[in-house]
Amino acid sequence: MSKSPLPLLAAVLALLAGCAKSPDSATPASAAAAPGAAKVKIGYLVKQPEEPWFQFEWKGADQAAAQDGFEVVKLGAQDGGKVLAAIDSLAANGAQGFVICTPDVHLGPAIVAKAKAAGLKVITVDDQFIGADGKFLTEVPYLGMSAGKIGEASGVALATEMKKRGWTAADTGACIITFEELDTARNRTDGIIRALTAAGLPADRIFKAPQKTTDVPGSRDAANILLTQQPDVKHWLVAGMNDTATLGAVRATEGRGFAAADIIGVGINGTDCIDELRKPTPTGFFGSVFVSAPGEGGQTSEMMYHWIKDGTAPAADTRTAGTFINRDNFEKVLKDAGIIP
Ligand code: FCA
Repeated sequence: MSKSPLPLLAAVLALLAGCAKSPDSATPASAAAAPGAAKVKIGYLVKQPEEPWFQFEWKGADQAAAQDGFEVVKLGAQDGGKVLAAIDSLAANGAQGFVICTPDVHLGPAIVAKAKAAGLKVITVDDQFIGADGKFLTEVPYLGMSAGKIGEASGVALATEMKKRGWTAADTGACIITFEELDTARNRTDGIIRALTAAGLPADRIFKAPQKTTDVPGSRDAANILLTQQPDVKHWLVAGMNDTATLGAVRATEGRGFAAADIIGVGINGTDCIDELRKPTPTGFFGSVFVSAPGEGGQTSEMMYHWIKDGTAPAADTRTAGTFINRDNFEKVLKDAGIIP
């Protein structure tokens, strides 16, 4: 069987084109025009680049970069291999540091070692590194949600709306989608449960449904198991560590024939529920605790920029706050935060 040499030729050409792209050719024109005053370059690595939350963090990073005149290289880091490859590539291309939301908090020590060897500074965002001793790696600056308080805000929103709808505890169940291996997630869902309990919902009406993966299918599967186990519940309160967790569980309730009026779903992030809240007919997804993803992206990028440029070490621990949004106010809140035009 004779094979045409063309595909091979094309591959070789592509390879040559790739090789010709030296790190310098990636330098923006303005930096190249001022030799000796090269722009500061930082990386911004995220565990789930498909999630709107992280795309809005990147947007905030880009805005900060444009304002202060530095460069951000945005990279998906869905597993350990990708993180390590990204650090190599950043170092080879002249970056001096990176911000990361790691795919696994236990990679912290390996990431720190690799970054040190490559001469790169590190800031963690959202998911804080855990050391070999099981404690937070506090020597790495961290910025993330005030997870407990934001969880409580979600629980208060659920309890308030439940009261408004006149549901009794006997008829109601709380489906809390959990991902307890991640501290920020556990702190949020613990906060939700704390607020529901404080509002008077008995502990035996609160059910945890652990998600295996932090995506819609993962939370839908977790909720489906719970819904099968609790066939007598008439109304469900639904929440989790982020919008995605709540969305998946709301989809599960729909799949089992619950009407939107019998579901109160509250998310966290406020970035991953925009299409849902815009649906002409309300679904069981009632609202979310909004936290500014562009704010987090911009703030961490600026911290890194000043650390590199001026030697100003970032604060060790910075926490961000949340605001409840629903169909009534989300367009305004998200517009003010620069999330939607
Ligand atoms: C975690 C979640 C994201 C977002 C972020 C602040 O990383 O996975 O959805 O909530 O915290």
